[in-house]
Amino acid sequence: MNVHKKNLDLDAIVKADITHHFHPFTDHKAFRAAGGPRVITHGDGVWIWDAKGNKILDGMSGLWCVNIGYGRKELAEVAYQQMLDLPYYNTFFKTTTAPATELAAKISSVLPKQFQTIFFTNSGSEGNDTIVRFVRHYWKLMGKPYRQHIIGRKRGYHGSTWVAANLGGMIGMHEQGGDQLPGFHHIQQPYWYDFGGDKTPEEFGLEAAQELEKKILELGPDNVAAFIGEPIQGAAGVLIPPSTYWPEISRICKKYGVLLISDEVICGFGRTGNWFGFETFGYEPDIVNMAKGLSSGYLPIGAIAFSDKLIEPFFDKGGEFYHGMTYAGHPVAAAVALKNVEIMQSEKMIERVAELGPYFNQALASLNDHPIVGETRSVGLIGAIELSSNKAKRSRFNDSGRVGTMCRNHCFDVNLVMRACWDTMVLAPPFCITREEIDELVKRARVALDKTYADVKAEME
Ligand code: PXG
Repeated sequence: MNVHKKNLDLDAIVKADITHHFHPFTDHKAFRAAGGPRVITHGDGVWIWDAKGNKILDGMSGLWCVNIGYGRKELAEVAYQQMLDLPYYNTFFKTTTAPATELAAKISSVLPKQFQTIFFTNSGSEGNDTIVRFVRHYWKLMGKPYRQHIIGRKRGYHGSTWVAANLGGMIGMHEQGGDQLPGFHHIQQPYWYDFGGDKTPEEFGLEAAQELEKKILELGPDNVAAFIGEPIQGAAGVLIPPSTYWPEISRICKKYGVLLISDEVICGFGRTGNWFGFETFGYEPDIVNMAKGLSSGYLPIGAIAFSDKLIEPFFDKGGEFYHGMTYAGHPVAAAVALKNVEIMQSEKMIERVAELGPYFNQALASLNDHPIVGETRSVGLIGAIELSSNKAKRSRFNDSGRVGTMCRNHCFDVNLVMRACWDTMVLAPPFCITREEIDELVKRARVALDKTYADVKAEME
């Protein structure tokens, strides 16, 4: 047990937090009204503890990132040693550090062979901003400066910086950011549960992919630079596309010479039971964006793999690419990420996800008999539970997100972290979870669902 508790003055921390800390993705009025934050103090495996001593099952790996689980001393030791040796040096101006270069080679080694070159960032958002600049410049180098438009999906999530938010299809974010940037477009997401109607998932998957072709033709194929998608749309509610979707998307991109960007920030590094989501769904992208699981969230680091054919014009034609962040390839973060990937390999953690996947799927499916559960779905260790007011009709409760939030709050009460994306409950536990812990997770989820049902019984159709 990795218990290291400071004697916290909890009241002082909560008070200071309310006064001094402006939190991300937070309704600040509600936050204050609720009495401020829950303070998390330590973690071990799939468990985290709050300052009141509650032991909580983290069904979300933090924010989809602590894939290796909490409390891995090896990662702390590597960080400590690297800080002593060299806490910082940059990767600009023809310099590097050993951890940055070793990590680039390691990432390349777990990708298909055409991805030899890695660019470092500090987050998924920075990765996507970088990709937009890279892709637009690439097409200029290729003599096609008119290829500037980029197509994403509705409710796609590619980060919170302004370019990444434009790539994404979260309307709430667009509205708050003012005028949309030019050149970003969004097609229907492949969400059979909400939009599939009477079609089979396979029929629906093909149709949803063909939305891309329509959009390319509308914009003019010569004007389209790239399509971006998450293999599974995580923040939209773990939308697992039908098997027909990605192969068709890939076919359409190839047909029109549109670059295919796989945003693997959630799916990458094992979440779906393969190294990358594109392996699970059967397509080969031109660009891969990674963050979160790369370091299991122990330190911030992101990376982008560009296929060799995209890198060649940069070597051939020369000229500086005016882009980079101070901390790109930070040696401490890189050393930690390298160790994280090594452990994933030596402990066969991704094989473990593949092996546990069917068990997790069955465990979630055991909730299908619940009156407000419309559907459960999962791949590897990422899954969702749809909340419905009428299972047969796949109906939704009024006021989207209200019942999901109720359920999430009940989860807190039973010491389970399960997120709500509108009225879809989502799960992505650490890879070290055991079968017994999966059973425990589902047991707690059922209690939260029962409590939610008690709240909304009168609304059932
Ligand atoms: N791409 C994808 C697919 C993501 O899921 C990002 C990019 C941005 O990464 P950074 O490191 O800049 O946050 C993400 C991040 C949620 C939630 O509540 C999801 C994310 C981040 C925060 C919250 O579902 N995904």
